[in-house]
Amino acid sequence: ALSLDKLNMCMDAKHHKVSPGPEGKLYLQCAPWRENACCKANTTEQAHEDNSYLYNFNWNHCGAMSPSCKKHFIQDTCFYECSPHLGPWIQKVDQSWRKERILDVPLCKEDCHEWWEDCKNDMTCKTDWHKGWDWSSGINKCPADSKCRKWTDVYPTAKDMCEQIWSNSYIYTTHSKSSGRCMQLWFNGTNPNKEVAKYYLNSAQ
Ligand code: FOL
Repeated sequence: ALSLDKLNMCMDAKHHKVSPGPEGKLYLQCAPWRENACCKANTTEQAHEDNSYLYNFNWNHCGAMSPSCKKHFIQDTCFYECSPHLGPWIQKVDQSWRKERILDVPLCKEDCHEWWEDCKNDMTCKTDWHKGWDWSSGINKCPADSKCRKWTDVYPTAKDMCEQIWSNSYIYTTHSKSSGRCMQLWFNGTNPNKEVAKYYLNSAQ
């Protein structure tokens, strides 16, 4: 039956399960989602690989991405693929590779700032990593018209990075992780994001 539980659902995207549920074991950084997840175990193993089959996405498009930066992209992948509490921000889209996306998920400031701080000595050639790559080799490379630049030239602030990198999947907030008013990429134990989704669902943003 068609059930629409916005507090416990999976988006209709490339690798998501139809509905959330327990997953025994999830790999390393994705383990916090194992009690209730939209991802399968093999998706979480792939989330830790370079050029994985998930999107053939090449983190190292401007030289090797630093491990400290990459861990945040792995965490973002776990969050994107596994979160069962994104209902208030799921939107229909007309894209070849997914039918739904997330838009304007309010991100906790610490998670955004630590991500940007840890990437700030890396390089990239694009602000929006969702589109405009050269895929002719099978993995994304910088298109001819875009040179590798310092991270901080491409994204002057943490807010710029968090909002622009995945075409507004996230919205920057000044809420901290303890507030219950923002979504956390990094957590241990019980998923704190259900209560946050409940708050935003009720305040019908
Ligand atoms: N993380 C978060 N938080 N939100 C997301 O939406 C998200 N999406 C991905 C990974 N992590 C995410 C998926 N990333 C292409 C590029 C990146 C990607 C998926 C697909 C890609 O094929 N881009 C083509 C255009 C494809 C199209 O829109 O038809 C390109 O032109 O580069």
